[in-house]
Amino acid sequence: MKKILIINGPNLNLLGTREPEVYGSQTFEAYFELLKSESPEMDLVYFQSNHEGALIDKIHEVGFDYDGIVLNAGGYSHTSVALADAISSVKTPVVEVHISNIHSREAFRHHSFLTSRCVGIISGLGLKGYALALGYFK
Ligand code: CA2
Repeated sequence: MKKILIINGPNLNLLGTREPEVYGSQTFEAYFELLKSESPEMDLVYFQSNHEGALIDKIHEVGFDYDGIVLNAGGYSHTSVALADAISSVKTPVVEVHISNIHSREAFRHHSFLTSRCVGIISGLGLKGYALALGYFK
């Protein structure tokens, strides 16, 4: 059974509570239940943190054991060389996901330090982006 970790970064614990016009109205916990029911052949694990170092520690922890990582690093995508280096330092392939289309938003969101270190990126397809990213690992 393939083991996949979904990581959400800062502020994504607020999904479903604020800015529903940008990020939808579902909590990630509820969506994660749906993901698990849609992918019974996969062992899915979820981790969320608002702390850059905790995200890096988690990538190091699983990055030689798991079959894939689906990563929405939130705002750190646009700022964090350290997170980019963590992705490069592990064996497990990472798919970058953004709920919103980062290219149709402010200019500072157009660049992600993570994209070149990931196998691919899905942006702008809402929460469905996570399901599509999982599909890559199937
Ligand atoms: O579209 C995405 O998934 C983002 O990674 C979300 C980040 C943003 O900084 C990126 O540019 C794009 C922000 C996450 C904030 O999440 C919230 C969720 C609900 C309510 C308020 C914030």
